[in-house]
Amino acid sequence: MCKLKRIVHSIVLMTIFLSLFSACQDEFAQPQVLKKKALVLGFAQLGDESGWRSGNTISIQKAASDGNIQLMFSNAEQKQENQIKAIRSLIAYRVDVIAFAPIVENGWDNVLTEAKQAGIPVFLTDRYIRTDDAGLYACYIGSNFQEEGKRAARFLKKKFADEDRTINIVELSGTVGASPALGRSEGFYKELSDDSKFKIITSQSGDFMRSKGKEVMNNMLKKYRNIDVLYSHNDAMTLGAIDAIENAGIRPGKDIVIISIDGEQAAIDLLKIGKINCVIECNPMLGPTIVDTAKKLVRGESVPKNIYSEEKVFTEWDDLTDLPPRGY
Ligand code: GYE
Repeated sequence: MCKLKRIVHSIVLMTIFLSLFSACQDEFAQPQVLKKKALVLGFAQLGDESGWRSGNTISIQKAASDGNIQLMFSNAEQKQENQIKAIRSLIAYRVDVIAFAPIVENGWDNVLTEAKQAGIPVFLTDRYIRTDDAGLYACYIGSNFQEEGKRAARFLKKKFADEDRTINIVELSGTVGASPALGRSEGFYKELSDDSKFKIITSQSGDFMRSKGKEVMNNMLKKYRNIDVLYSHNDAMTLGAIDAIENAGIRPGKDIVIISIDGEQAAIDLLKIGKINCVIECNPMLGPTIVDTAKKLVRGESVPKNIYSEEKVFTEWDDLTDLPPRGY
């Protein structure tokens, strides 16, 4: 009995020793850097409504894996309440930093205050928010939507420079209350306001989606016989609108001048064959800047409040034969 006790005792001691030894070995064998926890970035994406959005998501996922950070990604399927819930889960999970693409401008103060109280830095990507407290977010990374609208208007002024008649414009706008929809309208109207020949006969939302773009354009074509220009806030809606225009026996790019925003490959291809007249670039490849900014914020470094992408305008007057594939 006593002998058995001694054997058990030595086995226990041996086990403790071995586990301590292997723990020490780990301590010595593993370089400090490998033991450090990877930075966790929580990203609340707004949905998957367009080719632009898919390109944006892929860019973020790739940059996170290239940058060795852990990404907690969610898709709100076009609903603000889903996005707010996703941000709340990221706060509960205590991620190191949160980024999100706000589907609309208003309604973020409460959840951002919760993140601030939890000490988690938050930054905006792709779209802006409206708030009285700019201290609720660290920075914005994305495009200047007013400028995109102005660029669209400048193309029109040039295109119709020699014409003296009224130019009737229909506007297919993006998601109601979303900053790209608001900015693209505002910039466009402002830039056209000094020339009274341009008349916006209607503006309707196609929610940045191809199917809705087609549906809204169909209705516009039934109601208005005299459309000279389609100004569309994104390529997805433009592609749908072109289906509707062609189904009605009208020639896109000839009978109706078309301006689109984003610069997806599909839109550039239609520009090359004359079915679109102008494409204003909006760059979705924000991943590398997002990851870089996340790292800086976690290190406590300061970042510029607005980080805008550099973007181009492609028109029917440009030689686009050497334009590299767009990647979205
Ligand atoms: O233009 C559109 C997308 O927020 C800038 O959203 C983005 C817009 C983009 O669905 O295609």
